[in-house]
Amino acid sequence: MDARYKSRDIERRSLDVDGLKRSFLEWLVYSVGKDARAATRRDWFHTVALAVRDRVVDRWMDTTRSYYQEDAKRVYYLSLEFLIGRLLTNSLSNLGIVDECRQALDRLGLSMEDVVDAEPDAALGNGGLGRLAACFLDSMASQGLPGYGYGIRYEFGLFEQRFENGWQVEYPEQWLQFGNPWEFARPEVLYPVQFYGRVEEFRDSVGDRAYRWVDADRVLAMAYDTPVVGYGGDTINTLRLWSARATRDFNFGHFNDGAYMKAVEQKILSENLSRVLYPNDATETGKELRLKQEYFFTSASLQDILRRYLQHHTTFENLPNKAAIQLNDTHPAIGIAELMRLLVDQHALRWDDAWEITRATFAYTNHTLLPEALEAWPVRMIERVLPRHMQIIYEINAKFLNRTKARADGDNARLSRLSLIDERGERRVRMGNLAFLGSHKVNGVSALHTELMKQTVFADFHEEFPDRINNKTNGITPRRWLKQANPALSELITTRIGEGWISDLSQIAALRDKADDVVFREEFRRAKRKNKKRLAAYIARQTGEEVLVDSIFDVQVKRMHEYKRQLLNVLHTIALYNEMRDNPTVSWVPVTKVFAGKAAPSYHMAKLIIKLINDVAKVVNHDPSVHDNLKVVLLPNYNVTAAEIIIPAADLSEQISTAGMEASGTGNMKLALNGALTIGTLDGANVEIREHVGPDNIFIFGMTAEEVNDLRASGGFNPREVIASNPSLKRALDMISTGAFSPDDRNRYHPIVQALTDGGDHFLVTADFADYCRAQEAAMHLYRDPEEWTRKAILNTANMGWFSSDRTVNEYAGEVWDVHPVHPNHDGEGFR
Ligand code: Z16
Repeated sequence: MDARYKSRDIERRSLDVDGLKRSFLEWLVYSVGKDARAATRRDWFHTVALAVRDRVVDRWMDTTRSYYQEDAKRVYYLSLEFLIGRLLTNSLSNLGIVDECRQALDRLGLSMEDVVDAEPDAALGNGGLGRLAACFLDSMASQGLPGYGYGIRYEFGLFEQRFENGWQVEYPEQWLQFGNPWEFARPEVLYPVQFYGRVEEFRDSVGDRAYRWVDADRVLAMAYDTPVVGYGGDTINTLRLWSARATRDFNFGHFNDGAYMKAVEQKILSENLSRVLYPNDATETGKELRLKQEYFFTSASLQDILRRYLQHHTTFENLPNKAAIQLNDTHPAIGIAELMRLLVDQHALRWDDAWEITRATFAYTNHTLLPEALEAWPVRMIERVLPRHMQIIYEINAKFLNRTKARADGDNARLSRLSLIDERGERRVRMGNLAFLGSHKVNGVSALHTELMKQTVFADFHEEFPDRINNKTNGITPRRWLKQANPALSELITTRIGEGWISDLSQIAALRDKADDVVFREEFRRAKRKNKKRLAAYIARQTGEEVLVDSIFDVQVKRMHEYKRQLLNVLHTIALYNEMRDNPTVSWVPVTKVFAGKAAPSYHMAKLIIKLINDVAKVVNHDPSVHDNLKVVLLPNYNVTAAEIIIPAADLSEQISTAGMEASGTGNMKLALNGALTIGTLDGANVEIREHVGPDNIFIFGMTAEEVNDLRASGGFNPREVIASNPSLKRALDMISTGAFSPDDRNRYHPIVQALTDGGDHFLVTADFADYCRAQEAAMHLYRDPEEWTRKAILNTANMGWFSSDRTVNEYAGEVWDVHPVHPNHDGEGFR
């Protein structure tokens, strides 16, 4: 059907207060189906979201139409995770109608905060990698770049964390329970995805060997689209998430009642594919369902990308000029074999042509060097689940190994390191090697991480392809992480330097001068204090604990992981507690230690660390002898929304991973941008943060990545000796091991003490302890001088402009994707 009209025939929704108010009432009554008197907070949230979504749709269609009409090169960001958080404030803010909406609600006697708080978090990610994807979506739309996100519409996002008796307990996160007003279901955008079965060889029309994948199970991928509103509302991009739907194919062969019910059961089970996000951050579990999720969304996305390309083209040689596909980690790396399969098996391209197109289209981002996080699927599993892909991987591998130098030199060790197949023990496919080989560009996420990639996991590949590895230091969107999360500070900034910083964060450098202005410092402190009050109220609500607003808010918020060394922070907390008890007459700087973060449900050590923090909090917070000078809180269920409250209130930002282990970090950037001083190691992007904020405005401590490497190469160290020579460390550890924090179970923390002593202290907690305490003392000392502290805090905010994800995305656009901004035509002339 082809209706004839111009888009200007559609009445565009008004953005003023009256229009919004009218729209709210219409949506409430006619779509939510409630009377204003009966409407709950959630009803109002749905009402407002649907009315706001109206204001996005026409611009969204304009954007999509402009991309189509210009046949623009698009970038496709394939990611198993998008950690989006709430969207209401984000949409309003990017459309520029926050105040209008507040007033419209006001006229209805409603509070904007109440409405905003009724929105659940879209937590379709674990941590940094997923949040980075969400920041990139915001930045691509805000830069006018034709960028699409592709992922999975998990029915259950990252689990909800509660503490029961101090232990982490996981509950399902049912974010879709009451419906999702932001998404548009596209039941007609449906692609088949196959699993299992076998491969049949046959002769094609010209007598060449060809293959088809037969007798496979089929699942359908159905699209749900969420508009991604760019800043200013000019560009509205698309996040397309796939949901698994059963097919209607039936085995009519044995059609009787029993077989019918059995077949339907199978159909129901096939929809489990998109049920739940795997809760692992930087560790892979190797579960078959996870491999199927990876292939499911990758295959559907590639089919969709090729369909879009074929609207304008009849051959594939131009695919790399029209599509850039970015692999967010190796999770979608099976896409390299899948694109080869689609091109060779379904579109009859010659292998070498298909390979050239594939390599020119894909690029791969690596996010970790941790060996336990590098995906390596058992060959036996891929053979069974994706038999044709296993053949293709073998073929890619054989062709590659045949022409490497290593073969010529007879260097078999090197050859086996370059192989896509790890032959040591159970044979496995190294997804990192596949991603590297199938991409024209491979990047790390900070300068240090990229250097280490070249020296370690990809050393052989780097030698083979010296131009392929490049660095793209991560960034964060200033819209969510400063403008929206920190209205107090962002309004202050705007009154002083204008609002240009919101879309060009480099302009925030204009605040540098203001660091020496006493009036500005006072106002900067006032903004921070307001945020600290907000956090204190949140802490009281969440934990029942009262904290001093004038204490140092010392914040460590991130996933719980041994390499991130929450334990180092806990040991310092205990040492400080002891010092305060020993010296009750000293006038201490009050300190509030704020922790938050989830542990992977199967990561026992991380869960034990959670229990330890809660146990330490119980003892410290109720000990009158420290006179409220020290409080410890572990906030439950850290997510994007909690981060938006915690981060603007932080004084001190804990970025204390073992050097060489944190690929980049992005929380470090959010905290520094919001005026927290960093206490950190020279790891990940901390190195670059130091360069930007200046060494005087950051507390760096601990071993460098090189020193860590040398120490490990020389056989490690003896933590027992380090502990024996440091009385405060020894005392803190003794307290943990003798049950000072666990009188009900004195052996509870044996595994932790063991890991830090006889276990060899793999993460060098004891080795860095003394220098960490020195840096902590320097921070506490500085905090006594509010003017100096504030001056440095301002310099942090002023010098963080480079860490905008706009900068990151522009670097990708120029150096990896070759995509350019498109300016959508909003004049209403376009044909629909
Ligand atoms: C993840 O969040 C990260 C790496 C990884 O292999 C898997 C997941 Cl789910 C993180 C890194 O740990 C962090 O350093 C980095 O800042 C972030 O990815 C984004 O690059």
